[in-house]
Amino acid sequence: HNGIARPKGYRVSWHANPAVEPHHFGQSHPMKPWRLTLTKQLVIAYGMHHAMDLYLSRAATFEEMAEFHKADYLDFLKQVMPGDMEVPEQGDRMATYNIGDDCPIFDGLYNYCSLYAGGTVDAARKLVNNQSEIAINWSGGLHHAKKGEASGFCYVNDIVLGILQLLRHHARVMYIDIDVHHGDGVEQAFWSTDRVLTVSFHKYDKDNFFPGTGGLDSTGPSHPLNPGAHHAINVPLNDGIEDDDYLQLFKEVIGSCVETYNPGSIVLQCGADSLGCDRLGCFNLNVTGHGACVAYTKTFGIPLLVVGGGGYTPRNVSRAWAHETSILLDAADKIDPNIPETVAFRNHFGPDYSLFPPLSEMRRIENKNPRSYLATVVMAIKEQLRYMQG
Ligand code: V1P
Ligand code: CA
Ligand code: ZN
Repeated sequence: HNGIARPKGYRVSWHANPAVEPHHFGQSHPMKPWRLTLTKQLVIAYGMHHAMDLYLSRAATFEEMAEFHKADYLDFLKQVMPGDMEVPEQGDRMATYNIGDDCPIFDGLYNYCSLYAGGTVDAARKLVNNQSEIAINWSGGLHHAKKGEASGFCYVNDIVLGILQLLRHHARVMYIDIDVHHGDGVEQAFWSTDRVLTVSFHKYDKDNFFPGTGGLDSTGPSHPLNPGAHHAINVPLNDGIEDDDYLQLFKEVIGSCVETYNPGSIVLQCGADSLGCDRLGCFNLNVTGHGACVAYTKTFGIPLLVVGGGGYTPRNVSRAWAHETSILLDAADKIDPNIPETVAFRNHFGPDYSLFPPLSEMRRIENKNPRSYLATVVMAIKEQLRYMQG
């Protein structure tokens, strides 16, 4: 019998709705919901589905999404049609809601948004009702969406909706974001409160890398009497960071944050565009290095909501999220690094058919993060945490 056993002492819940998977952003768009199909197929082939509570997530209701988003924006998402993008009279509305190349209108857009958001809301509710200790929604993690507009492939901010659920029961929620992009939408939503600590690791280049925010000194509202002061942590990085440096940085920053802030729950956004060879990313992380951050976050034993995010080389996205599912199940050592013969779409994993393909030297990006730079970043953040404590 080649299944995986349930982890001892805690429950893991999997929240998904397969109706998310067939949505298409359009011809040359890098976001491919189909990567979720590939992830699920790996999880099934390894027998991990036997070890979790599986939930078919509901679509989030209009009212649930309106806990963060403006009603006029949700109305727009609900009634807009793919052809409207080409209608000149609609141009102002498209501009108002930031619809365009990054965030196009496609068939079933509202359905897509409400389904991935419903998964994260359901997952958060399982945690606060003590029916799960680790809740996973790989279709969520869409961290750029704003209250009244789309941004960076994100329309509805499921992470903000999930955190709002957690805040009903937990005094403090910590948000960790390892997507290669800055988690600006989540940071902005909780900019003025001390009840959410946001921490994003990302490539930072104000002028040449999306979204251009998230500098080291962007730490929260500048007025010291504003409760949100110092409650945004940004870890700006340059091209080419490698596993060892990233993991050490992650442990130093996250270890200090958890110790200082003592959150009641943690939300971990696992954007897989921080992996090497990503179509949009520029880091050199391996599946093992990315997963080690998930493993470290789990060591605190704090209720954990895990979501996906970016990731534009689908075979590697699915490798990372399947591996991370096994880590969350305490079963990474039970998983054969050779991808099972039985997996659907197996051809996508060739020629190596490995869960951990080595980053080919040809595609490795030069590491522009000297140790001295990383040490400066850690020092600045530890100082920020002293201010945060008051
Ligand atoms: O760089 C930009 C904008 C478009 N320019 C006017 C500036 N957009 C990026 C958006 C990246 C979004 C990442 C989302 C996430 O953090 C969470 C899901 O991963 C962009 C890029 C790029 N290389 O950064 N858009 C596109 N590429 C793009 C390419 C082809 C078709 C449509 C969009
Ligand atoms: Ca990030
Ligand atoms: Zn990203």
